[in-house]
Amino acid sequence: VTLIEEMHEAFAEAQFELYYQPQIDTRTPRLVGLEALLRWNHPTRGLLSPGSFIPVAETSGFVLEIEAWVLRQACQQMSAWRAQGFLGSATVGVNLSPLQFKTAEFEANILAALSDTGLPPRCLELEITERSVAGRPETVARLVERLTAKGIGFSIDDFGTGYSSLQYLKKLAVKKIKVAQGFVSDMMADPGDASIVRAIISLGQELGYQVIAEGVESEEQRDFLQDKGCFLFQGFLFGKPQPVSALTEQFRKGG
Ligand code: G
Ligand code: G
Ligand code: NA
Repeated sequence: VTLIEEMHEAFAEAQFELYYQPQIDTRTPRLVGLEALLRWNHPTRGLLSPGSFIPVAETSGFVLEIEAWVLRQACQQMSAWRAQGFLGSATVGVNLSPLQFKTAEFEANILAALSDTGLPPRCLELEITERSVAGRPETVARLVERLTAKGIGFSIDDFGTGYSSLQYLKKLAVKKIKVAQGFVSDMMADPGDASIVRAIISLGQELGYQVIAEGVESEEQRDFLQDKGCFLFQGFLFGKPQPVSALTEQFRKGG
């Protein structure tokens, strides 16, 4: 059996699951968002991360089916949490695969997922990577503009690790950048990474973007970032990616 065949089977047998990781604004301090992170409960190999199967799914177009499911599932879950009185104005972040931008149904699928689940567009944040922009910046810019006009938010994931130029990024209506985990994890030890992080934060400030740091694991990293003007965080220090049941329990307890 190939991995692709296994994935089709997994899909039919509901082996995919979304975990959610909190995003915190330390100024308030409040939970401002949750990133939906795909997991595959593989029958023999355990819990698999998307890095080990999304690239394979991307070679066949099957990724589109997976992503459509992820989007609906995330909107539905967020809507359910909101209906229980949790989460206030927090957003749910959904990762997009570059292939999605090539399909004619992309925009309609997103709008349908929102209207079918009753999730307000302002509660959805679509995470795009520089990989999605490369090659068709104008198409992506127009799509982002139309969906932004409807209230949907966008962020650029793993900022600074791709190949897109600032020229293209400037044309995007995206107002939020995510500082890649790799820079954050190395910045306390590597002056080069510290400079890059500082530069990304000031670029964001100058352009009026929100800047969120990923992979923040220690108080030392948090303090360094706050000192440079970054107050949005995602990382183990603030919470690990967790399944729905654990988070619901936490929300019930008011956490
Ligand atoms: O959760 P983990 O660290 O294993 O995620 C690895 C990578 O997979 C991250 O870069 C994350 O953005 C990406 N990822 C997580 N969930 C999804 C998803 O639903 N779709 C896509 N395309 N990528 C995802
Ligand atoms: O690129 P993206 O933001 O989608 O990556 C999120 C991934 O990073 C998730 O798979 C998550 O498990 C992982 N992750 C989140 N926070 C931390 C952290 O503080 N440390 C490490 N090592 N990984 C993290
Ligand atoms: Na992401």
